[in-house]
Amino acid sequence: MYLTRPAALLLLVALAAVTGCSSAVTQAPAAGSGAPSATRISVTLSDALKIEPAQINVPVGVSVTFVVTNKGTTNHEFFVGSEKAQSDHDKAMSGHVAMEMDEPTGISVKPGATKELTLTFADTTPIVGGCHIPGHYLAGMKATITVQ
Ligand SMILES: [Cu+2]
Repeated sequence: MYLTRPAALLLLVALAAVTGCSSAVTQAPAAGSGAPSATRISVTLSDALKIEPAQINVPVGVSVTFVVTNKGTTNHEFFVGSEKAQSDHDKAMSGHVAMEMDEPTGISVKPGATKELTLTFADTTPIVGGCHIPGHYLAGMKATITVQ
């Protein structure tokens, strides 16, 4: 990554403005560029079909890294987006039990594994974190993300 940090931040702001990103979530620039993100939040996925904590508060406009651990014995996801993005993604995932997804705003986490997802929330639109292994989201495998 050759961008200086201020340039990267400007780019992020520009991208958010250009895309009009309906989910209000943007992927942070270049993971691995060295600078640790300002906020790290530990999240746990379990076979009880729970995402914990179920209520997550994040700061607006700052890079946030979710450190997501799957404590279960089956695959789970942490997909971040609006309620609409969640239902769209749930439809896309239905019937794909073995499908593993890594998207700009979501990660699939294998049993026992820990993965990181770094995002920046551009405004205070309510956001949800959900698992879309078929049946899990409807069973309540979600967390409310409050941007403030
Ligand atoms: Cu799950």
